[in-house]
Amino acid sequence: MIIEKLGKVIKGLGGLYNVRVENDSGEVEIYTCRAKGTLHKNEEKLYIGDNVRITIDDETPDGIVISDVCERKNSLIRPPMANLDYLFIVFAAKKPMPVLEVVDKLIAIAIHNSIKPVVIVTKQDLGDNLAKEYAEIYERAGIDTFVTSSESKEGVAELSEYIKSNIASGATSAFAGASGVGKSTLMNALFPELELMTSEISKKIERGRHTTRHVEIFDINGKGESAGFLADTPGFSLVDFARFDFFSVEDLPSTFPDILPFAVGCTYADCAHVGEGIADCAVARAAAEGKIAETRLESYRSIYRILKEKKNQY
Ligand SMILES: Nc1nc2c(ncn2[C@@H]2O[C@H](COP(=O)(O)OP(=O)(O)OP(=O)(O)O)[C@@H](O)[C@H]2O)c(=O)[nH]1
Ligand SMILES: [Mg+2]
Ligand SMILES: [Zn+2]
Repeated sequence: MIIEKLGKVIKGLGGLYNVRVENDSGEVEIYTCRAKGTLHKNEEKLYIGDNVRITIDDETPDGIVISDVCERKNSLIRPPMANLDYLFIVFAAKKPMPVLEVVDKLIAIAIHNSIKPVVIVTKQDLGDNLAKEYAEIYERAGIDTFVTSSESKEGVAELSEYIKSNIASGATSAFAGASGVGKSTLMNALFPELELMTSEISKKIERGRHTTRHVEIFDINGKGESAGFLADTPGFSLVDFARFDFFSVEDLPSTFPDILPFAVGCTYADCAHVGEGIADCAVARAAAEGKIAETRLESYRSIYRILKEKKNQY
């Protein structure tokens, strides 16, 4: 007999995928299976977060395969996932030192893909003022922002409440950010039953050790209507706009909600808002008046230069 079921890919290792299926009586079953040959040929074809059809043929041994992939809402390169609704962009106040340009790039990519970005500043216990100053940059940009410490538990209950009320109705989310910022530790603080592996950052270079090695989605809000999904992902430090096509230079303004209104209001002909003086450029003026955070504008300009050069090459 051949049975087909719909489910979600929650993990993939060495060509074997775990697919979460909710059966008619509301129970969750996990099937471990391979992808059908035709799907498997192109390695890019399956993402964690994909909604798939599995075919169970009980007459052949090893007879469960992923036979189809449903159309995706979106897919990201970092973290490599599909169908995200929320992206929690995590960085530490200290240890490792944050690179705000990477944070801003991730926010822009999320917005471009209709994913809601949420910023989490971790390790507040290592520098309270620092964490709050970073958070303020993102609050001012209109982004939902949390300051947390997995050590003192500051902000953990608040974030937990946010996740419970927003990551529901089948919503999918992920923690993303550099290695060692405390993504897995924070997930354990929020959901102790996960027992994710964590490890100390290197003392010498103050960088993470790439402890989490694969993307894995967890059930965090029960089943059925309330079901919600949150993934822990491996840390990364580069988001390379020169190498990958995240979006084009024309798309850039709409990925910075704090800059967009001033960019739209800039009357200087053909202004790219990247170096023009405050006499001419409404964006430069807004930054000078403190209406746009300096680091946000620096990131904007840096991405602009990369995308512009890329466009000129073709
Ligand atoms: N002081 C302090 N240390 C923390 C906090 N959160 C995490 N850490 C420590 O930071 C180190 C790295 O934490 P992980 O959770 O492994 O970091 P990660 O972001 O998951 O790293 P990768 O899996 O490599 O991407 C561990 O030693 C944690 O104990 C925090 O809020 N305060
Ligand atoms: Mg981790
Ligand atoms: Zn301008």
